[in-house]
Amino acid sequence: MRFFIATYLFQLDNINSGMEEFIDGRFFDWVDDAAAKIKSFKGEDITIVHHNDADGICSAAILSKLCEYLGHSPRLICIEKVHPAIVEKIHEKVDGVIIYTDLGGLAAKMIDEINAGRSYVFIIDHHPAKPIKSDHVFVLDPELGGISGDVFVSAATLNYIFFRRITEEAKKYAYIAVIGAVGDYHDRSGGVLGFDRFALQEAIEENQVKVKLEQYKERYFIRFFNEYADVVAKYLTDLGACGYGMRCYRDAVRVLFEGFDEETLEEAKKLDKLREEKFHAEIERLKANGFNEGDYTQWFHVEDRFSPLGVKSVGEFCQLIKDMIFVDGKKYLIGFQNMPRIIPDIGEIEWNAVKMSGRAPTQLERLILRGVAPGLELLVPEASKAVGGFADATHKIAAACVIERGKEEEFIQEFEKLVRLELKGRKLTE
Ligand SMILES: [Mn+2]
Repeated sequence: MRFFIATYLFQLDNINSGMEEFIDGRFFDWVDDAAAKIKSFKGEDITIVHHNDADGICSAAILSKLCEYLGHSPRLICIEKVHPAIVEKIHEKVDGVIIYTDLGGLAAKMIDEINAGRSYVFIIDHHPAKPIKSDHVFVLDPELGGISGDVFVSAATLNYIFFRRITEEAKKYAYIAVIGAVGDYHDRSGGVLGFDRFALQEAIEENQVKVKLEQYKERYFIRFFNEYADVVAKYLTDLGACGYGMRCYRDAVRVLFEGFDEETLEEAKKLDKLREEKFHAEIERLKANGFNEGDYTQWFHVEDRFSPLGVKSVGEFCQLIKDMIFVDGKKYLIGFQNMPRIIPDIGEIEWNAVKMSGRAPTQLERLILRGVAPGLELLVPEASKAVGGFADATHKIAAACVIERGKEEEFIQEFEKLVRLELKGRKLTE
């Protein structure tokens, strides 16, 4: 373990030389290009549109400090999903510079079309992205340089590197990048890797974080919170995701600089309990009624039963149950949840939308990672496109999209068709 850490520290010890040697140098050209652009916007309004999970909240926190450093006071808009109806509302309301973070990588083209040259848009994301040629929309995403954003860099870390490339000031906030990375489970292989490790290393040097080895895993103790990163990340997600409808994400961004006050901590715990109750009830329901079954999928619809929790809940729920005894380990697990019509920071959206979350149980995950079964990063965007939906956050073993209500079964059929095509009739066996 020691050797493992030392190797990484050696490689990542200097952002200005060490890192460039072992990754595609173009990545830093992009960072520098984006940094130069953002620095050149004087006196413009800046709006940060961010995701509502721990990584998205940490991203918003780091970016807002960067904006402050550049002399702007940014406006924050927290959204659960990227969708044309939401993007339209945002671009109708605000001008100047709009930064999307921890989401939007795949939506650059759609955003560019809706934006129609009005604002300068940065998309700082670590999910799979499509490159775009535009004078107004710029995508900063390690996936475009062949670096996995799922494994080596969280959105919070990416924003940290962006900030860090502009000024050493950024180092003050290295601990926030660590929380974001852990929030996205980038420590799942035993510790954070790659760029996330670089941020961790800086946080250690700044005396913000201590690494503790616990059995087969590292845990990162955040001095500022007097608490471990995984625990802090969980509170942030409680506030941002469970408390989305109540705008608790505002508190979540605030606590990253001010710490938890009793009231906010209580709120987070209360939301956590509410989620636990809702999830428990849903597990009982699924155990009693079972899933809807396809050849390769098992799916369910929670309708509005998780309300007032945000629509991230259905993804968390899938994550929670994916390896439970009543779930088939070889089938893709898919959950649907109705999207509310009110987006707190934006207002009412004219839509009938459903959030889809897909997860791979561990058994299937192994097949996907070995390339035996197709990953969700391929299946979900394709199936959602086929029914006119929008995929934004897609990884190999976890992905989400938004489709129109009533198109759920059609989505499943498309999904099944795609798996069948990929497997060419083979069964999923190890
Ligand atoms: Mn993320």
